Amino acid sequence: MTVTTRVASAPMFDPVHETMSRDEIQTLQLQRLGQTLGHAYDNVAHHRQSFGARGIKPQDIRSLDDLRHLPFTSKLDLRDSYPFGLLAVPRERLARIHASSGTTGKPTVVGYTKADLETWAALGARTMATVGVRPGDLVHNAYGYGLFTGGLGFHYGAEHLGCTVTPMSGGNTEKQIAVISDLGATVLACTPSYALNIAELAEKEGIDLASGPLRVAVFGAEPWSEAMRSDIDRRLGLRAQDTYGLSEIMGPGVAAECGERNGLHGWEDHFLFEIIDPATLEPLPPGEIGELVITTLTKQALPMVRYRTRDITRLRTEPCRCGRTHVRLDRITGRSDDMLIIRGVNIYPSQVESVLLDRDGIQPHYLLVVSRQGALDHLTIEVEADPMLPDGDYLRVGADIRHHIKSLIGVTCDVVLKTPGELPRSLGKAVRVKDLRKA
Ligand code: DLL
Repeated sequence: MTVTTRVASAPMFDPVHETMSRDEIQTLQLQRLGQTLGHAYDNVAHHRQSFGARGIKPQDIRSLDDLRHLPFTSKLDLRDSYPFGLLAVPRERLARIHASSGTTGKPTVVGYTKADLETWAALGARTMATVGVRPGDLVHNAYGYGLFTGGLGFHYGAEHLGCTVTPMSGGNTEKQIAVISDLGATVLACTPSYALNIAELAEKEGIDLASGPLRVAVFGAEPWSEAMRSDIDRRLGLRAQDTYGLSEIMGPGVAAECGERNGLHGWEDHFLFEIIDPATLEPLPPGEIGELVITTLTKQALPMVRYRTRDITRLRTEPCRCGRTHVRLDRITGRSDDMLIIRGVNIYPSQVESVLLDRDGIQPHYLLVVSRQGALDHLTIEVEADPMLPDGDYLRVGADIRHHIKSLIGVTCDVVLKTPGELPRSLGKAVRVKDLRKA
């Protein structure tokens, strides 16, 4: 049976699982949850201890609702057990290791058995098909290859779907552009900020990627805004689609946006999604915004129990017009640890981005500089001027942005217009915040 999505018109990769009824999904989840908890408890001392501290045994979890009684796992637990302490299989059974660098301390090491890699490839294929990639597409993969999960994760996903993959990895943007146009790539896989970098350089070199065969961009790995989407859609002549994932859970391929562009379907046959209030740690009902918590249901090497992602979103369970029945995650607005509190106002860099991209006279390259002025935090937005903007207009444009940030986000800030090319360009995940308070 081939079911087609209404908008992107790419067939589902796994229609049987992607369209299960809610009852079927929940029955499968409960059964797999039991297996995962037993596996984690029997084979990982950390989980045994943290269950024990709450007086819980895996068999006490009899319904999905009981999940709330289980302890959380955090990035700190992975760091404390660095490198292999949370593995539920002997190291020798790992077929591959990845790591996420993070900004402080030791990296987080994650491992996969052969079966885990097969699951990942299948979910990668499902994810790519969901965003509109088809078998036979030529996928230019500019996600970083190496310890980062983006490159190899999408590589095997694309191969599994039946695509041709160019394993470019990140960097050397000039060469990327030549390869995209010489080989006739139809799909671009990279971070949205790096796609912007590609678009900018191509325009500078007079290479018109927008009229070429590029059709879909498989984005993810960092927050980005609707305004950024329209900009990239237009400049590269494709449909930019969002995907979500994280190393601790698997890598890319945990959730994907369908052609409806109305949230990302989280693959519930492999993961259990919850939203908690990060202050009280209590689960929140569907529709409420909070921190995403994920429990893996099929992972062998590194089963995760209620992993606190720190990512802020909400879950929606109403049916999607694409026909997929899996829960939808709203676009991730940011991580709880990226949130800035400027004079009491909570803001995420992606909110600032939305305002910036709606203004004239600037380019979508920006940096938020947070400093301390006396007892108060102060925000300075550095943003690049459009090359066509006359020097004499810099102050006026800066004041216009300042006004809109104040009226739309409610925060007072300084805006400094930089000359074109002055801010560093992204080669992978963009750095959007420079926090001088920590210096
Ligand atoms: O970034 C995995 C990935 C690669 C996802 C390629 C999608 C595409 P990590 O390096 O472990 O793994 O970083 C995970 O990145 O907790 C989020 O904060 C952020 N993130 C990932 N996808 C999105 C997204 C990969 N679509 C962390 N929107 C996550 C916003 C995202 N943030």
